[in-house]
Amino acid sequence: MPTTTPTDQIALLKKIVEPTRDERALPAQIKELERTIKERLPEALEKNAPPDFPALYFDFCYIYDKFYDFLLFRPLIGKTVVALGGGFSSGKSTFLNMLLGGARLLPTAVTPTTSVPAYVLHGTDERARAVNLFGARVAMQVADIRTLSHGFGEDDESDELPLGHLLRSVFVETPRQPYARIAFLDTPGYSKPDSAAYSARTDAAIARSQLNASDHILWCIPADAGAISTDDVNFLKSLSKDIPKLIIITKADKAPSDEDLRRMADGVRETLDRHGIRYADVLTSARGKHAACDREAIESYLTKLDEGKRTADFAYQFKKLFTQCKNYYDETILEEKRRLAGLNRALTHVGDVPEVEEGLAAFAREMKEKIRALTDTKEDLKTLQLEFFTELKAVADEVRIALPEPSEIDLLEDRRTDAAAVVKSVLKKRSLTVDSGLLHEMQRELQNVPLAINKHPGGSDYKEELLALLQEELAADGDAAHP
Ligand SMILES: Nc1nc2c(ncn2[C@@H]2O[C@H](COP(=O)(O)OP(=O)(O)OP(=O)(O)O)[C@@H](O)[C@H]2O)c(=O)[nH]1
Ligand SMILES: [Mg+2]
Repeated sequence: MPTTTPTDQIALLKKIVEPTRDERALPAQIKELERTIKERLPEALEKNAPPDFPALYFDFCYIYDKFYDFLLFRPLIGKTVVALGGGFSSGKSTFLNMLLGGARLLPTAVTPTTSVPAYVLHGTDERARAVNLFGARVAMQVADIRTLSHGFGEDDESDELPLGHLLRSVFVETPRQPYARIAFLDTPGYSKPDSAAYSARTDAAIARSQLNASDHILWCIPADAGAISTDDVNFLKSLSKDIPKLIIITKADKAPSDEDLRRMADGVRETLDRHGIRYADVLTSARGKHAACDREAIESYLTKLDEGKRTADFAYQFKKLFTQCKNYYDETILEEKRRLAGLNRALTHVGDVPEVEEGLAAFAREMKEKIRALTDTKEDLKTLQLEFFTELKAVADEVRIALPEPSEIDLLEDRRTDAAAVVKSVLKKRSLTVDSGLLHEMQRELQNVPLAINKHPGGSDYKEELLALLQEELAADGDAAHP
């Protein structure tokens, strides 16, 4: 039975390929902001960019894409974005449908199905909208979401041609989504370029940026796999450490027995601990009723998340690129200065060998030049950071997305370092082992311990903060000793 007629499909296609975005619906300063992101930032860092700049910039652009989603679809403002991640067919869309009370709102199938990231929010009426590749808004019916995945060819013998590839994001509001302050984000499963399931949309790098731009991640692993795959481990390792992750073993009904399911969950915990991947918990889920599943625990986890304070915001996410570049410049400049000091010391010992002295002096000049260039780029980046956050704030203010003042950006606390991970890496370095349950327990305990120093280790900011802390501590001790 065809769900849509060819005429319906053509009508939907027409809407989807509308090439002009409605500038009137967008804040006035958006063009300047986009110029800063797309032109000025890469230009400023053309020379002397940190080696990981491409990856940082890729993520940065994705965070802008998310910000743009918020501009075009305002109900997202103030919501915590909880993204579903995992390999293709790992049960992400089915899991989300289950949270919607078993509705078949999102398309599911054994082949790669989700072709466009879809936000699912609570709303009083059910409705859907989308943003196309040109950044234009597209009005849609909820039923169209299915056509986006299967597109043309669903009902005849030809291959399916998904239409979702022509869209950037889909937004669905439904009363069936019970969490008023959460926006779920269903994403296409990731796959590697050499796999049969690969397409631009399933590209692992894109999936990574998409997940890194979210506030929370629910990672799906199918129970029939029996264990977490190496690809999943590597993928999870590459995600931002400061985004909380809940692991869900989906398709629990496919586990040979309840005992096997529990064993698999323990195995997943053990593997994640071994690789230093932080996670809130490993819970199990199935499409239908399944006695051994952690359905209640999942619901109470989400309820807590729904009621809790929002953890991340755009300012923090955008700031990551600037902070990481600054850390790189601080460290490299310090290192170069150390090398230069060593070279200058060597020069004083050369004595009367003019050729050697000349060579070393030329080398020292080169180093000085490099330090100057790095310092200039660092300063340029600082100016650009202020300009970027000023433009971003002007745009955000117009639509009431809360952002701190640009001058306060530097004061924004960096996300906490994972104390348990630090302990783990020390244990590893010294070839010591400790029970993984104990480590997990420690991770929970340490979650609420206030940070003494919250700066990148080794940088000049770190040094300053460490010095201030020591002075304070020593002064306090001194006072106690000599009242
Ligand atoms: N038995 C069983 N099958 C399930 C369950 N959840 C999902 N499936 C099946 O697994 C297949 C993939 O499910 P999807 O929900 O489409 O998976 P997905 O992760 O959204 O896949 P992509 O969007 O392609 O990345 C479908 O055929 C589902 O019917 C479950 O709990 N039990
Ligand atoms: Mg899906």
